[in-house]
Amino acid sequence: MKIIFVILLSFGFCQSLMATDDPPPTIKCFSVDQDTDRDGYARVGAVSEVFEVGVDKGAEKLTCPAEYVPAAGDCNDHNATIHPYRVEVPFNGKDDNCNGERDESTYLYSSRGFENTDRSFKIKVKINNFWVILNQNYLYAKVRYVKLRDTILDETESSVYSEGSWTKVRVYRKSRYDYRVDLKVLGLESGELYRAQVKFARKVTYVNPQYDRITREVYTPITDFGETYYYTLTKSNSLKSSSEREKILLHGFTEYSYQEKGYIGQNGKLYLNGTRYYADKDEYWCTEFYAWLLDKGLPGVDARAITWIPNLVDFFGENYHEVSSPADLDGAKYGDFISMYGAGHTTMFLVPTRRPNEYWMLEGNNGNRVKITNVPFYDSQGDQRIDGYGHITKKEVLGK
Ligand SMILES: [Ca+2]
Ligand SMILES: [Ca+2]
Ligand SMILES: [Ca+2]
Repeated sequence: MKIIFVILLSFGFCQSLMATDDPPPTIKCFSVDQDTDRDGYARVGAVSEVFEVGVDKGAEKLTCPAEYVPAAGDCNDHNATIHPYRVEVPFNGKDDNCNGERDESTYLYSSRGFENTDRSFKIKVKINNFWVILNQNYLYAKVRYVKLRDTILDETESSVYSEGSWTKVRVYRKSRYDYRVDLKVLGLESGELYRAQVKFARKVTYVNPQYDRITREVYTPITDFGETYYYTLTKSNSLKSSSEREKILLHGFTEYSYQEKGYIGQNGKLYLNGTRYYADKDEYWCTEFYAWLLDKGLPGVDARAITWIPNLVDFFGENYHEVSSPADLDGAKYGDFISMYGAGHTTMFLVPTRRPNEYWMLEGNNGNRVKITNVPFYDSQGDQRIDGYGHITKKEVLGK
């Protein structure tokens, strides 16, 4: 929680429209002396300096000064192919993405989901660990999962998760280094956002030869996903606009998975900063991200024309409300629009968290990344952080 909060303070201001008494937005940068391998990520424990970036919309608001890099967390600062926001490379015995685990498996995402129904979804896992392949004849897996609304970001209580039982799984080969496992999660609630983790184990069966009887079955964990999660949602069978919202969210979670692989944002391999969402290079891109996702569920939204917050406020029209208390968000549903910090930043509403007055959000340009975060209504000083809310209704869906 603490880490996320610091990031929000440093990078929270996504666009102009700041109240004049607000402090200017800042960016945290690290001197290149702390980036030995020059991959754009300073080493773990590097010391940052804070720079003001001005409030006008335009170029160079996301860029650190010369001789500085915008990110840290490089767990191997002598190898430019290892840093956070990298794809975990299979079978090399290295922790390529600095998440503390070597050759951990990767969740695959699709903007259409994988057979998501109102009661179930399928998880596709790409195996990166040699031992999982080696044990495939004895391979079992189980899924821990939870409704996102039953969690908080720094969730440590395993009690809120449901845990399936160990199930025999089949490894299949997609291409030379691409081995996969599919798992289905059943018995879920409709119209809910879920996050899930997969665990693998090797099953060892002990037999008493005298009686030819199984005496003991032991599941030995093989590999672990650590703190990485798969996010998805079940179909809603009640709301007419549900399929639109579902498309928006499935696209959003897929973008989040691209971010985790380093394709978007600073050093973005395919999309520097928010250029994937029609933002210009080095431009703040929270609103562009929201508009781009909106267009995936509500075709006809002119995402290219929406370049800053007033465009989205206009788009929602009478369905945009100023927010003065948490009660103003009572009817909020995933996919809705949230503005923060006196319209200095925008996000997509997901669900409430288990903590009062705290919400899950899908954010573009949080520290120049796509992130899933939780946002308290009031900050630590008691000041309001959420101040505007746009609700997707039939008007937006049908254009009338
Ligand atoms: Ca580095
Ligand atoms: Ca790793
Ligand atoms: Ca690896």
